[in-house]
Amino acid sequence: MTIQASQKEDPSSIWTNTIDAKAVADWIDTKKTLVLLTHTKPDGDALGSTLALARAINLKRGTTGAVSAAECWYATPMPDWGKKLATPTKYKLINPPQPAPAVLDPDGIIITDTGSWSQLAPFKEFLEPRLDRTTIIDHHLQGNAEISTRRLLDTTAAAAVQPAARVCCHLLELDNPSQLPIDIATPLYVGLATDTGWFKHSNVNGQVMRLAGQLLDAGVNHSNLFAMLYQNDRTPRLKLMGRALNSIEILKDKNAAIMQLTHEDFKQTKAAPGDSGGFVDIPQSVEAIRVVAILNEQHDQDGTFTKISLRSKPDPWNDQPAVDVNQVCQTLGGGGHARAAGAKVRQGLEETKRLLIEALP
Ligand SMILES: [Mn+2]
Repeated sequence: MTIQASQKEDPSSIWTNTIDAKAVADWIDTKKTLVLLTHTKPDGDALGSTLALARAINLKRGTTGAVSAAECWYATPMPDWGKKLATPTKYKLINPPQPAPAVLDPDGIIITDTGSWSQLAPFKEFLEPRLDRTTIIDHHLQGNAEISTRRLLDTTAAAAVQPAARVCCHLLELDNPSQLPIDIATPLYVGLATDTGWFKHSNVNGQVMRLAGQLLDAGVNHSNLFAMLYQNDRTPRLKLMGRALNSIEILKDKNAAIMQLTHEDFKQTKAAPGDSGGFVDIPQSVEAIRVVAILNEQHDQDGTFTKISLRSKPDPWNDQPAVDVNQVCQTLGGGGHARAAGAKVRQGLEETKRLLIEALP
């Protein structure tokens, strides 16, 4: 008999890998019904890893649709493309703070792409009495080990779909991911591509590219996926962008660019309030511009107000730090971060712009 480790040194109480992909597949095989959970606001990796596993389980059992052996639960908001990606797999949407309805009492629970209570808050009430039947598949460096002693952790992986792909292959007894059915290969590719910024972040390595290649061999249509995920704006947003760019004013002495949008701009282009998101980043592509502001005039029951969004960037050539836009916004009654901040000013566009220019260093 080996010497027993003290409670404190119990390896299962530390956030480390405790199980391999084959053992996870074997554990899944002993469960009649399974629920797959992931972090709130599921992204491509969260959706991809849960959907691929649910589909592999259902394929093996010959269960799909209303009588699925495995189903996914997501805590909103979920991206629009996520709903399309998930169809026709059975999934449930939970709107926090509404807790997960424990209408189903599954034999097994799989959590992917997280192992942190903070990211599983809407499921906590459901999970807590069922931790003994929970398995985690993740790639994050930190997590709450007490959630499960069964943890397939690959902290060298760029995405949770990498260990999830290995489990899928074991479940379906395939030699490698190029043999996976297309409806399983596709969500795996989505997870791999989105967690690597479509294969340009520093977490890309040979393993990532090899899996990507195998998933392409399985028939994944990568250009369709790119269009579905990144080319899905509505035309009003493009028209609004045109108006924002057309309004640019360059303040040479402050290395700043100011854009503005009126209530009329939104009305005439039929754009929604959220449609201007990200516009403030566009002028930063100009080398000399270090501060960008977008002003958005709106009305409510108290009258006119203007929302300001500010971004700044350093001068990399002359080692000059970025303007502290948090400080700028604080003088206008707002705040935020050093390089991204905002304020809401109870003034019209012109007066707000004057105040902003005055506040810029
Ligand atoms: Mn991930």
